Amino acid sequence: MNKISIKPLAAVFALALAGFSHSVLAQDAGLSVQDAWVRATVPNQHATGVFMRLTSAAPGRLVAVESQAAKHVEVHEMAMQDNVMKMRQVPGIDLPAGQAVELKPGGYHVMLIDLAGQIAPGDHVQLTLVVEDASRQQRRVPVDAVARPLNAAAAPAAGHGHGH
Ligand SMILES: [Cu+2]
Repeated sequence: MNKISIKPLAAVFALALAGFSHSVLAQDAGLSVQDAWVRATVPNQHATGVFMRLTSAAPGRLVAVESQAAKHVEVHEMAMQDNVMKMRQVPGIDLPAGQAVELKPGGYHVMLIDLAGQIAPGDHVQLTLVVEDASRQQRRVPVDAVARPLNAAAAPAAGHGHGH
């Protein structure tokens, strides 16, 4: 499935720059962030998810996400547990070299908890990804996520409730 990972890194970058530049929302020397979006909310909804595709040139790890849009920002994953889709906080997400990692409904996502306000479709939410490399050096990568309607793609499950 991931043919790209066996290509030299230079080729991966050339490809990313040539083919997908229109959808690259953030890119530094080592990390490309594509299709970053946040699910819009209804009034009084206190949490929502942010999704994107991350490709790190070198082995790395997403260890934290920051945003002014919410009081708490957590990295979550959803997984089947006793036939029920459940989500839980994870300490980070590994980013293998040259391999796209999807944060998507039903899988990994960034959770915004205690939102500063309602997020309407088309709104932009600024986030900062904190990425650690193999030598534990941290880099901060800004990301601009655009809000998509509530019903965009597969809903991150009806049971996406929070005990926070
Ligand atoms: Cu979540």
